[in-house]
Amino acid sequence: MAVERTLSIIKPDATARNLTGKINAYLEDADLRFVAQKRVRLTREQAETFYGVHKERSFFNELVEYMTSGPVVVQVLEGENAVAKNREVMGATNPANADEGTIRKDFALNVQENSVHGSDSAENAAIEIAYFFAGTEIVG
Ligand code: DAT
Ligand code: MG
Repeated sequence: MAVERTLSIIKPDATARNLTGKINAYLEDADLRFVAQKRVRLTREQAETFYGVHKERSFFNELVEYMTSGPVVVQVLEGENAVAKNREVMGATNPANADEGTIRKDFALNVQENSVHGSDSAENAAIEIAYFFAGTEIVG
């Protein structure tokens, strides 16, 4: 299994509840390492572009409103099989369906305010990482 990188975002519902450190502990406990991390407030344009794949979905406008409603923490995680491992630690999109011990099971409020984002493939991880970070900001 190769060492990979993936993009993670701690979403506004989690930053509002001061959960950044607790969520980061779940990620580190899964042997994911933070090789870049910054706290930002997304613009509407950034959120629309980032979630562009969902633009035809009924929840798109709400999603963009929500993602711009407060600060987020964008992170690059590195580790063995990092994309799949992060998705596993995150849990299902809807916390009602998330497994015990996952971030979303333990912290998410509902399907929208679900505390974290994680890239869903190595290809998308590369695109998402480049969207938020310059190469010089990532220190392995
Ligand atoms: P994930 O974040 O697990 O990759 P996704 O890519 O399907 O899930 O959707 C992106 C985000 O959009 C998700 O984290 C929350 C929101 N979302 C998805 N399905 C939704 C729904 N049925 N109602 C409201 N928001 C939804
Ligand atoms: Mg997704």
